[in-house]
Amino acid sequence: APANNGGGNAAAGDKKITLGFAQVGAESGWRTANTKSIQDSAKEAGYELKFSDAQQKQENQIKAIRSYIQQKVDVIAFSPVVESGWDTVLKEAKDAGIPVILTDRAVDSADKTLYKTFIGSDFVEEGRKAGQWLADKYKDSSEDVNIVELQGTTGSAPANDRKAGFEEKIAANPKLKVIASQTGDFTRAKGKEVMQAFLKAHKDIDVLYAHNDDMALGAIQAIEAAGLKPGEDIVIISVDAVKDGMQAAADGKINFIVECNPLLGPQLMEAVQAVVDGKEIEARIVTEETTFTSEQAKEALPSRQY
Ligand code: GYE
Repeated sequence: APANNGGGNAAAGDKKITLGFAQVGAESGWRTANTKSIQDSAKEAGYELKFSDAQQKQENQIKAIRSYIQQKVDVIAFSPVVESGWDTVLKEAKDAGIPVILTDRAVDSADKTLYKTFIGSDFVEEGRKAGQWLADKYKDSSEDVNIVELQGTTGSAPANDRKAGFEEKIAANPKLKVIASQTGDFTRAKGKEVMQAFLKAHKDIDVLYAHNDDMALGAIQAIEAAGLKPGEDIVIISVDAVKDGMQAAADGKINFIVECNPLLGPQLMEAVQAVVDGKEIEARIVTEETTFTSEQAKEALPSRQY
């Protein structure tokens, strides 16, 4: 193999590290920022990056991982579109001696030796932050608060966990009622479509909880088209805090955003280097995150990177 003259970190013996990354897709603003972070930091680290986009389909990701195994990359990293069904392909990578790193989303495999580490957010905690804000806002309500929920991709870790964390926090107040909950697949188009259906079926929606900004932004279009004011007639909570979401919050259309940090590239490249060097690595690396009200979004917006 040629010597690494790129000025980045090289593995022992000066061989350039090859990283195969199987991405979920390009479903949201969060994903776009995540992809850019991974590509930029791989370049910065001097690694050769093989990158694939699975268009939100597990079968495509499995195919990509198998092709990385065949190409004998040094490390495979991926963001699993759904939680289950990974054991076989992860076992194939292990048998081939290729270490795997999970980023962003978790798998539910019982065998923890199938991957080196999982780098990403605590999605249950994100759901809890959303639920806690709502529980506080309506703590003295004497009337029912009707909530509709736009879930992320069915079977994905962020959809499962953001739902669970939210439910945990609103359970204490029986006035808080989820009257409808459906997937919007983390996309704007689906968020709009499902919100339209919710508005048709329910005349008395008080709150929308969307598992990401893009679905909330799609839903806002549906709410406005129905002659209602997002943020006033319907209180909106979402997750991510990407630029467009933060702008909607600053405009008062989203009332509360829970941050989910997509800039996982630098941490991933560090982990790749450690794995290649045979160093010990933490089994779980959690991303630090905050929350934003409309006021806080207005302040933070000018310095937002994504
Ligand atoms: O919140 C959403 C994206 O897995 C954390 O996927 C990620 C989620 C993110 O489509 O916008």
